[in-house]
Amino acid sequence: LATLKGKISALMKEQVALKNDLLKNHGDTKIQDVTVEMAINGARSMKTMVTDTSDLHEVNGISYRGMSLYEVNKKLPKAPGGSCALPEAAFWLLLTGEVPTDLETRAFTDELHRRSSVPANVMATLKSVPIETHPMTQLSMCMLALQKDSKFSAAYDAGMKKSEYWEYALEDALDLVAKIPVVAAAIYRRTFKDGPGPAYDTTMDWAANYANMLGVNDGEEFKEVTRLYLMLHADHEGGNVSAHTSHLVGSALSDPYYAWAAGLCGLAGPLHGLANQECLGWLLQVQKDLKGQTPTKELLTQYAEDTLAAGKVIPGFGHAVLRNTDPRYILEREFALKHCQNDPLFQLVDACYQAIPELLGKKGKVKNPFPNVDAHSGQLMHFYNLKEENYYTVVFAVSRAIGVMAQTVWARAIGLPIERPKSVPLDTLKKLATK
Ligand code: CMX
Repeated sequence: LATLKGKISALMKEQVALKNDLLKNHGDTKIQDVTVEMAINGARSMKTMVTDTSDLHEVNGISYRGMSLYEVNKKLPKAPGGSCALPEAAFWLLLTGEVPTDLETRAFTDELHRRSSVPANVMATLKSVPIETHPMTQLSMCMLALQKDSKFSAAYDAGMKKSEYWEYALEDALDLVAKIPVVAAAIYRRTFKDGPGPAYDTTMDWAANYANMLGVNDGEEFKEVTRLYLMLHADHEGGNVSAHTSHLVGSALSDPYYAWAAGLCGLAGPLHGLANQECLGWLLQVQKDLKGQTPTKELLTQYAEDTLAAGKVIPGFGHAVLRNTDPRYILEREFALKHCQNDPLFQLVDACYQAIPELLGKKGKVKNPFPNVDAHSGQLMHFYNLKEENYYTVVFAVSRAIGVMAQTVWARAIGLPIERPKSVPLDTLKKLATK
């Protein structure tokens, strides 16, 4: 922990100096024009936030501290014998800006193990929720139940100094990331299985342990695909719904548990995190409707035409920012080609990849006809026996906790203020636009 704090503290000095310089010497400099379209259409592409952990490029996809996901997957420490980067190593990278050594990663995994025990009140809260409750609702409620023990809130009440905010935010961030797999596995087991699964195992890395606790597959490949999935989904800049929600809530100095509980409610939306659930649902429906026919480009083009004609979107395709195939999709595809290319569902995903971008491209309306990560993730989970698609957004949430927590620590570290954009009535917008 001391090494981690030392690294954050050193980088913090540079970043705070940079922030102060920007405010002092360039505070009035114009970086973009705000158009009527931006104001109406969800502030799309308006540069109005600061997030240092990751940056989303419309063609190259997400980078973690300047490293593409391909580089991250190559350069970050792996599990013994594994080829996918460890997500906790990505957490370290996002927090410190540095690739951790194997030794640092092992120590960090142990730090998370030490923080992993979930208080009884959280499990009692979970028990009181009807099992038909959506797993994302259960997860968000559990994050709020954990809030009782927020070190940030306790320190705030005890009068902590502004300069200490980040340290207590870090305490909560580490606790939250350590505990969320335990809570998420408990949600899975109570909702879809008969009872508790395999116990927490401190000999495993963070992702392998989560995979193991789900109790659906004890093979090494499932642990490896879980590492890949949790690394790939860890962060996606600050403007997406769940990160932005968490940032906004955190900007009121609500602690990291409040922030992530709120962010999860956004992640549960079908246009955001829930898309992977919807995507697998759509794929399984296509598979059923094809009645055993081999999925070809022609068949899929026709099927997708019908989906569009019914006024529905094709889940897993398009993106608010990306204008290319999502690198996360490519990395999952590479994994699938290596480990499960004969899976009938993979062949369907592959046929979609051949057919849908061309079809959506021809329609002209969709700004990005290419697949996003959700078009693939479900197939991988399904293949390794995690079949309940209602649960998929929870896996996403376990992963994204990493990025959002890193962002929260940094928001406090560089002292970002309460967020308060200006809204205007449509009439005012009309006056502004025509004056
Ligand atoms: N299928 C059909 N139509 C689509 C489409 C798709 N996959 N993607 C976009 N469109 C439509 C939009 O609905 C919009 O139509 P209207 O003008 O009639 O409203 C038009 O194309 C233009 O939309 P856009 O600017 O290209 O896309 P947006 O930025 O508005 O929306 C997204 C982005 C992701 C919500 C949208 O592409 C979509 O609904 N995709 C399917 C759901 C999905 O895969 N979501 C996961 C996103 C990943 C994430 O955020 O985690």
